[in-house]
Amino acid sequence: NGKLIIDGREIDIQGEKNLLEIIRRAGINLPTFCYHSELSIYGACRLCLVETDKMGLVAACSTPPQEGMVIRTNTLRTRRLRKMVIELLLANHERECTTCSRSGRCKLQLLAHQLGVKEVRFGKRDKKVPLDLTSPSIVRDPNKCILCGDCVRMCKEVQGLGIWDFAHRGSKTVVTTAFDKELSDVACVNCGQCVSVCPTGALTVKSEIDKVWNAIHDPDKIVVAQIAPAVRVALGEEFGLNAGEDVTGKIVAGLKLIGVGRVFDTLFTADMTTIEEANELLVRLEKNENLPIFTSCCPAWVKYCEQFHADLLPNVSSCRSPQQMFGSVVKKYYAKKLNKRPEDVFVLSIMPCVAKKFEAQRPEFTTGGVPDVDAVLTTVEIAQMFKEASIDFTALPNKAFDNPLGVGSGAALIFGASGGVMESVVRYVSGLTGGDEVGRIDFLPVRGMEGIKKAYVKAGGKILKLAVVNGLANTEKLISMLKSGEASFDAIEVMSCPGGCVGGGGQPEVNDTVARTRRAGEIYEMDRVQQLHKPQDNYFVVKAFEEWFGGVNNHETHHALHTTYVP
Ligand code: HC1
Ligand code: SF4
Repeated sequence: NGKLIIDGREIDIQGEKNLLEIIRRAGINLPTFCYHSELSIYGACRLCLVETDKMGLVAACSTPPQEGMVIRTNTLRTRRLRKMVIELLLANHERECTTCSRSGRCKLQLLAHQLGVKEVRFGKRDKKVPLDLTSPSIVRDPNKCILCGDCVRMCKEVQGLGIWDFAHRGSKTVVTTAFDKELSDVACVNCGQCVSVCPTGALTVKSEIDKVWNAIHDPDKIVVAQIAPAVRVALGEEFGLNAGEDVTGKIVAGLKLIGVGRVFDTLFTADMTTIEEANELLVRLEKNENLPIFTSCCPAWVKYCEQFHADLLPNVSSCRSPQQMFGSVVKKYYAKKLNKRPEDVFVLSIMPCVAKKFEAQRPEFTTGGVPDVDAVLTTVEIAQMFKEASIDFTALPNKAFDNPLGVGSGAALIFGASGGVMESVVRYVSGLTGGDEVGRIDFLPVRGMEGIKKAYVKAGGKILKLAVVNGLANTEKLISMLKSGEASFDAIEVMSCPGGCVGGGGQPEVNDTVARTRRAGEIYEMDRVQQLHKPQDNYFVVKAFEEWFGGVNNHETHHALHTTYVP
């Protein structure tokens, strides 16, 4: 592969496609706005300019390495140019940094500080454009866009949607939707992946923090929280811990400290989801109808299917997502136990996901006219609440979930990683049909970060063909294979975010393959040491099915735990 010289040091080329990767490996963390290892190369921000002997000044991200090349990263010229780029961006940027919701995590702010930009010599942005507040999940502030195009490429390349694009020319260039429509009026599925890559406050998560504080401080309300699988292995990152560190007990403790009345686990209703969905699959297999079944826990996928593949809606499982099953059982059953009306029990979801905000607001998910889930906070938002309450998170003791809705099996925990829902269904079905000799079922072919995974499993004397997909561009590929007859399956798990919920749009700042892999790794490790392995091992869930519904997959469960799709 050869060698090259970076700032006087000889460095091996290890198969990298561009200079930037080698320079960063050599310990020089060149700044960039528009470079993401998982997106195509755009080369527009010019922050990674370096001087080379052979080609002069080049953008490191878009220059392939050459044997013997001499590179200098830190010259008078490159330093001056980098500062100039930041200054020019700042000149055209709404600089209300102290109150911006991205403050402290904005890359522009950070780099201005890091590169020593002390003044902006150019004119100020003249008029302020209105914010787009129409989406339930995402806020767009065009005044803060620096035209890096990260959102454009994310939405197009990973999600296959292309909601964002450049419009107009020269100094009038903006990133906007088609015909400049409001976000609620385009096909955005609320996955928040664009927010994940936006370096500034141009795209942010719609905050519900104030609503939650109000509920906590309302003496007539009790706040009942649920924590999604993927939150517990990521939240620590907001407090300097490594990606993948399990902080479940600290989250419970923190929530109690800020005044949340009951802290439960989404795992409880994830076990319910598996049981309902697996039974639905068994019925469909028996009748040979509406196959393949598609999972329905990802609200971004459900919206995608409604918009682009309405003909497949009969195939989508009628199960509500674990988040919505939780809201429903709390408002319909648990509220009674507390002697409260549904409107006095405030259900708070803590999710890695931005689309869950949209899901919670869907009109079909209500009890007695009030929403089943009152507010959804992302991993980052709940960390923000802990910060507002001055909680020393890493020093918190570990607390256990409240009961009975605080118990979940390992099969429910793995929902948080791509393939987890399918593996959970396999565990349940094998447990049903395998008799006593069935021990632990670790179904490895559906694990991992690959975009499309295929697997076979023997269940009930049949061979089931399974597929697991993450990312909507991959999903579209799989659907075309299905529709063209090139492939056929019995069951398909779809998660819109790369790697599944561990890579959700509401997860902490660094949300790349490395972070996602670490988070998923810890989820499987926690599952490995968990005694309750299959959903049917969860005694509390089995008991709840009997007490509340008198069985599984029946009229009662359909009322509380299922939904219908209107094409
Ligand atoms: Fe998910 Fe799910 S796994 S959708 O990815 O089915 O958000 O974590 O909570 O509802 O359980 C998200 C995660 C989450 C639901 C479950
Ligand atoms: Fe939300 Fe998970 Fe779907 Fe991403 S994959 S949009 S985090 S439910």
